[in-house]
Formats: sequence, C-alpha cells, structure tokens
Amino acid sequence: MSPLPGVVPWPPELAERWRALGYWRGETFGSMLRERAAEHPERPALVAPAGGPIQDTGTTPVGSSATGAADARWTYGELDERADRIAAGLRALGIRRRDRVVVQLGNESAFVETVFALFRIGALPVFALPPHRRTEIASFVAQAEAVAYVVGGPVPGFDPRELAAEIQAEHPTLRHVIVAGDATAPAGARHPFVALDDLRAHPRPYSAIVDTPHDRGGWAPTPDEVAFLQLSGGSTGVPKLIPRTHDEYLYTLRRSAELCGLTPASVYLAALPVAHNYPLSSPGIMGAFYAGARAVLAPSPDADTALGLVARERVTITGVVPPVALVWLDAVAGGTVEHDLSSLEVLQVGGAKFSAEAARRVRPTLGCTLQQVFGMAEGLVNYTRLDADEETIVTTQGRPMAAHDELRVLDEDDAPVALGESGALLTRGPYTIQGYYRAEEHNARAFTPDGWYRTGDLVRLTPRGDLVVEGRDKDQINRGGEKIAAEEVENHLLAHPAVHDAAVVAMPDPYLGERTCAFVVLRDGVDPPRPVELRRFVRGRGLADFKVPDRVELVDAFPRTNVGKVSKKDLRLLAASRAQAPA
Ligand code: OOB
Repeated sequence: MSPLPGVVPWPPELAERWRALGYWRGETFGSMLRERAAEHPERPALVAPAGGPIQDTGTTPVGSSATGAADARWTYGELDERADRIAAGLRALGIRRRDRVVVQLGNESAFVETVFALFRIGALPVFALPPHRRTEIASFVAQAEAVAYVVGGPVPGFDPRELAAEIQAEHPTLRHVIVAGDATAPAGARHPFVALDDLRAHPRPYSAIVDTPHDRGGWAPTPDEVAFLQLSGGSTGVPKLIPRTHDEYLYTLRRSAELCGLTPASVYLAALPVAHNYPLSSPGIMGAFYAGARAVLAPSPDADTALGLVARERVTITGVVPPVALVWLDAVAGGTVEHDLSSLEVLQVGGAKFSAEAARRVRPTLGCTLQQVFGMAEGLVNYTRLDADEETIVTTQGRPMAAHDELRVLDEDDAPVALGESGALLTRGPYTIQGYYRAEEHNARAFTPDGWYRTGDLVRLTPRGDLVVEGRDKDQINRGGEKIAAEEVENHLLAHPAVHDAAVVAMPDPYLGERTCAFVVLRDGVDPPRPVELRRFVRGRGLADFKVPDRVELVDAFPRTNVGKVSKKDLRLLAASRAQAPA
C-alpha cells in the first residue's frame, strides 16, 4: 500500500536495514494484543478508575469514583474482546483504515479499549491531551482532517460535548463525536453523538467480520503503516503531528520493557496522562501490555492518590515528571502520606531536567531505584540503566535505548563539538521519525537532508557515553514537563487589540523548573490593560490552561541583539530577576 499522503516514508534501504537487524519484527498493536490474549487470557491487564478523565480528585478515595461505580479490572482476554467489539462498532459507523480520529480521554479504561479498537481497524488515533481546548482540538482536526472525535464526560468547568459540537459545526470532515459516557448532544449539534457503550454492544466482534475472504487484507493494518499521530511539544504556532508506525513503535515497547525490567509480574502505574508518549510507551502502559504485565491508571498524580494505588495494587514501576517526583519525595519524607511503598522497585523521572540534588533523595526516601528518562515524541529515548552506579543515575539523563541510535552534538555552525562540550543534539535511528505529518516546510528545518532530526536540546556526552541535558536551543518553555511553544502563546497575545508585540520566555521556578513570562509592548495611545486582563484574554481564546502565561510584564520596548532581533536571552535574564517578585 502506498504511504499515507503527508507522511515522509522510511527510505526502503533503511527499512530493510531495521528489519535485517531485528528492530522491526512485523508486529502490529492489534496482533500484539491478540497474541497476549491468546497466550494468557486470564491474566490481569488493566486496572482503571471507573470515573471520568484525569482531574484534581484529591478528595476522591481510591477504589471509588465520582459516580460511585467500581474500578475496571480487565484481563487480557477481556481487553481484547472489548477492543474487538468497539472495532466492529467503529467499522459499522463507517470509520475506515487510515481515517484519523482525535482521542481526548484521560486515565480511564475507555482510553485503552478505544485506541486498541482504532489500531485494530487501522484508523489512526490523534492523541490529544486532557487540558487541550478549542484552539488545539480545532487545529488537530483540521491538520489531520479527522473524521471522528472521542471525548469523555464533563469535568468541572469543561464539557467536552459542547466543544465537540462547536468543532463539528466548523469542520465538515468531522462526521462523528463518540462519547465515553452520556452521549446526549447539546441543543443545536449538527449530528447526534454516539455512545461508546453502543459501539461496545456491537453484536459481532471485529475479528469474526474480517475473517471473511472479502475483507482479508483490506482491513488489518500492515506493520509498516502509521499507527497513530502523536503531538510534538513544538516551537511553532501550533503543535505538529508526529506519525509513528507499528513496526518502529513496537520496537520501542519491546526495548523499553527490557531496559525498565518489566516481567509478567510487573505492575506499571500510569500517574501522568496516558495519551503522552512517556506514560504510553516508555515503557508506559503499552510496554506493560507488551510484557504481559499489568497496567494501573491513576486518576491523578497527587501523592495520596498515586501512592495509595502503589500500595493497593503492589505497583513495581511508575514514571513521573520532576515536579511530581518532588511532591512525592516531600510527602513521604514529611510523613504527610503514609502508604506501603515496599513493592516499588523503579521510579522513573523524565520529561524535564531532574536536578541531581533531588535525584539523590529518591533511593533513601522511597527505597527504590531511580531511572532518568530523556525522551521525545519524535523518537529517541534515553534511559539510565537500572544497574548503573548511583552517580551515573543521579547526574545523567541516560543513554539511547537502541545500539543503532546515532547521536551528534554540534556547535552553532553544525560542526561537531569536542567530546564533553555542550552542543545541539541531532539524532537518527530505527525509531526516530523521518518527518512531521503534512509539514514540508517545517521538516526542511527540523531535519537535515540525510535524515538527522534536530532535537532542539543542548546536551553534552560524558566520557562513558551518557547524556547530560544542558539546556535548549528551541523557542519553547518546559513547564514541569509540559511543553509550550513560545510562538503559539505570542500569537494569542498579539490577537489582543492593545498589544503591539509579545515575547514569551521561561523564568526559573523552584518547583516546576520553568514557568512562562510574557513580555508585552502595548500600542501607542491605548488604554493599558492590566496583566491579569491579558492573561484572562489568552485563556478566553480557548487553549490548554498550562499555556496561559504565569506572568505578564508590560515593557516599553524589547532588548535587541546586534542584528536587531528580539533578544530572548536578555528577556530570560530579566524574567529571572523578576521571578522573585509577586506576579
Ligand atoms: C517527552 O516527550 P516530549 O515530546 O513531550 O518532549 C521532548 C522534550 C525533549 O526534546 C527535551 O527538551 C525535554 O522534552 N525532555 C527533557 C527530559 N526528557 C524530555 N529535558 C531534560 N531532561 C529530561 N529527562 O518529554 C518524553 C517522551 C518519552 C519519554 C520521556 C519523555
């Protein structure tokens, strides 16, 4: 089958190489789950709260949900059966192989059965995150020409069904809205919504349908096809979409499971939203399924909820971002939560730089091994090895997972730096993408002609080949692991009638690592809005809350470089000097 239009395909000789070297083994997500279910149908696969998407449920006791329903506990056989029914239901709706479907679900069982159903029919989930709002979802639907949008139930202050109706009115490609919950469409919606429950009730499982000669070959994706679209953290106006194939992604699951020590007896806790690459696949819930282990979905990463689940489910491994790790460390050290953490063998920390100082506290406080993870949705993932010496574990961000991952550390002129010096990281290898989806112009900048991806990270290599992340040369803020493209927020500020120019930079924060500071130059002669009004304005444009500037500073003019560009370096220094002052 020809590649999906808009996807930069793997050059055939490279694809051949990765197969010959055993990286790509011709597996697909659909076949992987089917095989596990055949091998051990009765083994527990998933534990998930029955309630809605991730939200601040600090007061909701573990084991119950807002609706009072019991937690979902599914075996591999049950998960496979559910995915198969939903797959049949999706097909009956007319959703086809290669169709794109935006999925915005939190840490709930519906996420797992829905994405496996989509994988099975060869439709591509586009993994939106729970905090995304109108501008992001509209952009994903438009970029992917999505035919369906899958949402959960309402959370305080946000009813995704309202948003879905709004988006559907503006995007004619979006034929279906599927709701994991009450599927009543708001008054005035263009089409009736579909309940996931109704899809699940399909009378014939998908595998019974596709096993007819008529369907064979046409309905199961092949391993070299794109399985889904992830979101890039990005540094441009809107997040780019990242195509990942079954072949390459299943390799990352297999290798991650190995490097993270997963066995069938392991229990992985997803404390972060599972739509993100890290809790999805490093090793994440998918790595856990690959290994035949059990995945547990936490409704919230707060210390009491997540650590309560560690104790109750005898969790052996979980992965978090640095701010969450800090909260857990403080909660345990301070005795504010007292759960039995004796089952926990590995705490992964990644997504943003974890300070060596905090890293040193992990083993004595939590009694487990720290594993640092430096990864990216575009591909390359580095792990500290579980058997590395403590100093390597606390002071480096690990090394690539594949023997054939190639790294280059370059100076500003694209010349290699001396070993041990800091420079821009470029990479290529058996699971790093060849290009963003439908983004030719951007790809020309983000990739070199010989296929190296410019990560935008500044790193140095230790003499032993481990990576230390030193900073970034991309115009992005890493707010405790959540990536914010400066340009995206600047564009929202520029839409305000009083704003002449805007520049968004990172300011240091002891807890999140970085927060956002927006510097704004107003138009002459306008009635100056207060900073809080500008923040409210940005929020009102309908975007993820984490992108609303933490601080807005009005200035007369921006500092400039000697070639006349806005000096973000000077603005960062200015932001740092003001970070102490009240917002
Ligand atoms: C993960 O993926 P993304 O796509 O949200 O963000 C990737 C970027 C990296 O380029 C780097 O700038 C930053 O996040 N990053 C780190 C880091 N891990 C990621 N910066 C410093 N130290 C670290 N340990 O964030 C991601 C994907 C898979 C696994 C883990 C994280």
